[in-house]
Amino acid sequence: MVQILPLLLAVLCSVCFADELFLDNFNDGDDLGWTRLGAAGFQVIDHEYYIHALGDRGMGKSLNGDNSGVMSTSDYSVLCSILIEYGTEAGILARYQGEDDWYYRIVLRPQISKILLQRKKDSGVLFGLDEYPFTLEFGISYWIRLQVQGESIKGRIWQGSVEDEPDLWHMEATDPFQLNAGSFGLFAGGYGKEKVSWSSVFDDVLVTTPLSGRLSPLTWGSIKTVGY
Ligand SMILES: [Ca+2]
Repeated sequence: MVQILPLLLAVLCSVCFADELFLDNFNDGDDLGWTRLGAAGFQVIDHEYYIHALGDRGMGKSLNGDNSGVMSTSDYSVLCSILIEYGTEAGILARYQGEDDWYYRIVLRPQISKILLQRKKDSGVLFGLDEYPFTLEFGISYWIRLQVQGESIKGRIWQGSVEDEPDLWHMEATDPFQLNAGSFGLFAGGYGKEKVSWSSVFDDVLVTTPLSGRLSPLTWGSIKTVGY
C-alpha cells in the first residue's frame, strides 16, 4: 500500500492536466483573427461575441485556430459559453476545412429540447452521431464542450458556473471520417419554414488539449485571469 500511493498520485496528477492552446474572451472588443463565413452579422458588444441575422434565415460561423486560424493538432477540446437570444440553432464545431469536407459540431436546438452531435458538410450532407435531451431556454447562458481526439468525438452541456462542468459526457461517438485538425468555430442560424430572425452570444472560448479524467483548476483559472 505504501508503494502504491506515490504511483496513484502520479497517475492522478497526469490525468488532471490540459494544456491551453487558444483563448479569446473578447474583452479586447474585437474578433480580429476570426474568419467570418455566411451572410450574418458579427459584433463584439460588451466583451461578448454576437453572431446574428442580417435579414432572416441563413447562418453565420466564425472560425479560428492556434496556428494562424488553423489548429496545430487534430486532438483538442473546445469550450465556450453560449446564449441563444432567438433563432433555431447555435453551437460549436471542430475540424472544419471547407464546405466540401466533413466537420464535427454540437448543435443546440431549443425548439426540440435537444442538443445534437453531428458530422456535417456545408455543401449538403448531415450525419447524426448522438443526441441528448436537454431543455434549452432563450436568454439563458450555457457552457458547451466539444472534444475531438482521434476517432473519438464527445460533447456535453451544463448550466451555471464553468466550474460546475460534469465529468460525464452527454454525447459520444466513434467516427473515422475527419481526422485532420482543421479549424474550430462558433455558429448560429435560423432555419425552418417560418422566417425568423436569430442571434446568439458567445464568450470565453477556450481550446485545450483533450481532457482525460478530472478537470484542471488551472484551466478554469486561465479563463478568469488571462486578458485577451
Ligand atoms: Ca468576455
